[in-house]
Amino acid sequence: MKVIYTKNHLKHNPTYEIYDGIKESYAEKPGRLLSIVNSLEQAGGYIFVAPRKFPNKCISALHKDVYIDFLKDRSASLKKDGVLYPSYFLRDTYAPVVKGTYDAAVTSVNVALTGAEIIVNKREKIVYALCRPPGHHAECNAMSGYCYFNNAAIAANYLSSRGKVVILDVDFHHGNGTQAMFYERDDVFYISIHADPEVKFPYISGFANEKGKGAGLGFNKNYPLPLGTTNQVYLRILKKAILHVHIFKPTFLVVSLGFDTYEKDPIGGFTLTIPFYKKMAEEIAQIGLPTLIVQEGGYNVDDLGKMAVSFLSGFTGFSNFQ
Ligand code: Q9C
Ligand code: ZN
Repeated sequence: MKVIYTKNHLKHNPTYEIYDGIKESYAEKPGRLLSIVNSLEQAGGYIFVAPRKFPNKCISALHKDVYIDFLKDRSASLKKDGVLYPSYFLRDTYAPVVKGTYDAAVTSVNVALTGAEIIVNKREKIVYALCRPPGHHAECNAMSGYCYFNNAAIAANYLSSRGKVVILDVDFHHGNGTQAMFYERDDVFYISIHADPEVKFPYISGFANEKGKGAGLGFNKNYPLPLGTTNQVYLRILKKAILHVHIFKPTFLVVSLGFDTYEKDPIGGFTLTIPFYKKMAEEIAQIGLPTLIVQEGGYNVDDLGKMAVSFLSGFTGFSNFQ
């Protein structure tokens, strides 16, 4: 299996986030990807591919130019250890801008697009885009929740010129950015399973009654779940979500993959176990579609590699995904 990856993400390394005025260590650490890469290398059978550069229009198709310019200019004008906290375009304390943020965020988009391109060219049926920073909370004009550019949405938009796309978001948090970007479109169907936004970030969206608007009505589906959700309950909901994927008959599947549903995740609240990620992937593999996996959250740095190996092993049992 091909894994799109580059070390460029290391440039984005904020030291803290702020919660109720208290500084906490930044959960979205570079070590997250280092843990995953390390475990994949040990497991063997993964081919690491560097991303190529894609034109800016891929990003500006979904993000406003003033927003892109803001991130670019602010990143560039910061001093070496400088950091920018909430301001216009920067919605919360979980998306600080440091000097390397813009560059790392653009690269993260290129990681997802490189994966999408490989799938479009039919060179692979499954690709793992090891993105960092993550993307699904980023809106057309807002950075939020560790996200700057919406990698999965940009890749899905790229794929959508070649066929219908489903984005299946299994991160612990609702992908408010992805939902908003496709809310009025009928060619990209956003389906998300996540913690109830009444109690968990992003609070503003992810409710079951958000079903799309205009042409997009019926092409947005949310499954908010209570804290403490188990493997068993999660599997039942995943199977329901997958039924909707089949009904839509897409050409491509994009999975927004978060490992913050893990029982020992420091900021999550579900109780999924490491072996369960293989089961989850087997269900997704059985859909049988060309699939781009895009890394979103997951904050237990020590165990992230094990989760990734477990998840990806769920695809290798299917001959057409080798
Ligand atoms: N004190 C993603 O998983 N709230 N973003 C954290 C910690 C922000 C999560 C609270 C969560 C953002 C991509
Ligand atoms: Zn998350």
